[in-house]
Formats: sequence, structure tokens, C-alpha cells
Amino acid sequence: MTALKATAIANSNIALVKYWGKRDERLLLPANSSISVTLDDLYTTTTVEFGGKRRADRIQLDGRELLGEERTRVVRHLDLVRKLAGIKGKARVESKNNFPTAAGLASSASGFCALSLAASAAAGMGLDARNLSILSRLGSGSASRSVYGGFVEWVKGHQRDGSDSCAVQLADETHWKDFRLVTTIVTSTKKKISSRAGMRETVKTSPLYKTWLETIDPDLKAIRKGIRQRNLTQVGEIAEVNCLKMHATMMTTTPRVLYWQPATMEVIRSVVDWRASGERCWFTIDGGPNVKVLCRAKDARRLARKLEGLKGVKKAIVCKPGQGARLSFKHLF
Ligand code: 2P0
Repeated sequence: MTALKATAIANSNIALVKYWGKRDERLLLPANSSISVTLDDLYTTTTVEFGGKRRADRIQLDGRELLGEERTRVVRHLDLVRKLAGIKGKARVESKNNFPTAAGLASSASGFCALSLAASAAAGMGLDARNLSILSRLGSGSASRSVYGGFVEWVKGHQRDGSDSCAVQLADETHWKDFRLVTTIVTSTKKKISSRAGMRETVKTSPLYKTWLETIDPDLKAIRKGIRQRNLTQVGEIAEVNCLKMHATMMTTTPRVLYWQPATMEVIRSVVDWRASGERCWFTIDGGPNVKVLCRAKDARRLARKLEGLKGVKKAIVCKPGQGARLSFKHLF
């Protein structure tokens, strides 16, 4: 068979109302809907080629051959694409992140979205955005949201087969030009507990999990309105409290899921103190130690410098709302 090749770029996304916990582990169906912003400056580029004379899939990330569990997840996703497309050829996959992998910067979101788009295009599938979101979700839940630019909701859906669990765009990347998210990096080492394992244990053992789910709908409703009205105070307040609720739920899991480092607390305290003295800034934290700070465009560079001055903060990256996943003609091999 002749080689079929495609390259895709997908940006990372950061949830403002978080996804934490599944109702179906196999189909990656979430227990709650979530809302995120797609970021312009953090992205994954992936080239997939099926066919040729390969006897096994060959998968590289940032020049390193994937092994073990990481490789298995990608091979399983390629198997799904091969099944849907009705093709058999083994694949060569090369993927490049422009940010540290597995450091709480949502690499699985951009990674599985780019893989889904590149692999489905290479296999000649030509998926629409809805089906691309569903395919991406089957690789990693948060990847379903990176299909779209701007502000995005992953609607949890109700069907048992997951056919209505996919992302929708709330507003594109031009809607809120003044919105910025400053990502701090306090560590770029790989975390010990994956989000997948952490959320599985949380659902099973955290006494707060039921309450977490009960408070999601009001948060979704308020943040949708805040995004529509470009109201940073409203979006910031909801995002900050939602993130603290998620972390409280994680921390009360057995065994505990504790991602924070001393520098995480240093940033949290500083953001709260700066706000008390008039700064317009709010924080959010994913499944990792790095803190993201929501603010206005005109304050972003100054806040990034202040954040870089804090103990334990290695770097602060200013991001705008970015675009959705797209194909590229610049193949990586
Ligand atoms: C989110 N996170 O909404 C939440 C907030 C981390 C904290 O989605 O098992 O890598 O592949 O569906 O998507 C991280 O979880 O987990 C995540 P799987 P995923 O962004």
C-alpha cells in the first residue's frame, strides 16, 4: 500500500471549569461538563504516516521513542483510527511539543487532538469537528476541547455510547481580545500520579466528590455568562473557586492526590495579595504544580515579570486565546 501522510497542529487548552472524574473509564466519558480556553502559544505538531513496509508502529515524541504505557496509549488510538478507516498499515508518528511534557501544561490535550487529526487525515477519513472531538476524547478527555479555538465547552452528554459527549465552541479566539493567561512553570518534571489514575481514585474514595459534582452546573452557567460578557472578575472568581474545589476533592482522596509544591502556594498567596492591593488577577491550577494566572492584556507582561520574581518560579509564559486544531503542510519527516 502507498504511504498516507498528514500533519496536524493542536493547541493546548486550560480548563476554567474543570473535568475531574469519569462515568465511563473505557469510553472516557466525564461525570461533568467542563469549559476551557484554547491557548495560542502552547501547541503540539504531529505527523502520521500509515503504510510503507513497517512491521510495527514507530512513535517518537520530541525525538524520543515512546515506550511502555505511553506507547500503548498511542498504539491503541492508532488501532481505533485503523478500525474506523478500514486500513491496516503500521504507522510512523512523530510529535513535537513546544513546551515541557507532563508538567501540568495539558500536553495530553494538544497531543491526542493533534494525533487524532493527523491520523484520521492520513487514513483519509475527513472527519468534521464534532467527530474529531469525539475521536480526540477517546484518546484523552481534555483533548476533545482542543479541536476548537477560543472558549470551549465539553458537553458531558448522556448517551451510553458517548456519541453526544463532545466539545462545542462558546466563542472563538477573536471574541475576547483583552483576555490573557500567564502560565508559570515551577517544575518541568513528570508528575508521579497521572490525571487518569488520580481522578479514578478520587471518584472512588473522596468524600467531597459528590459535592464537587453538585456545584458544577452553577459554575458552568456563571462562567458562560462571564465569557459572553467578557467579564474578567466573574470568570476569574469562578475559575479560582472551581480549581480550589477540584484540588480539595483531590486532596481528600485515598491515597491523596497532592500536586502542589511550595512554589504553587507562593504563587497562590501572591495572586491573592496582589488582588487585595488592586491588581486584576486570578489563578487556576490543573493536575500539577504549575499555576496559571488570568488577567488583562495590559497587565500581562508586568504580572509575568512579577511572577518570575517569586521563589521557585522558573518561567512565566503569556498566552492569548488561540485557534483550533488544523492541518499543516510542513511534515516533521
Ligand atoms: C481539565 N484535567 O479539565 C482537568 C483539570 C486536569 C485537571 O483534563 O484520563 O489528561 O486522558 O481523560 O484529559 C487532565 O485529564 O485525562 C484534565 P484522561 P486528561 O483540563
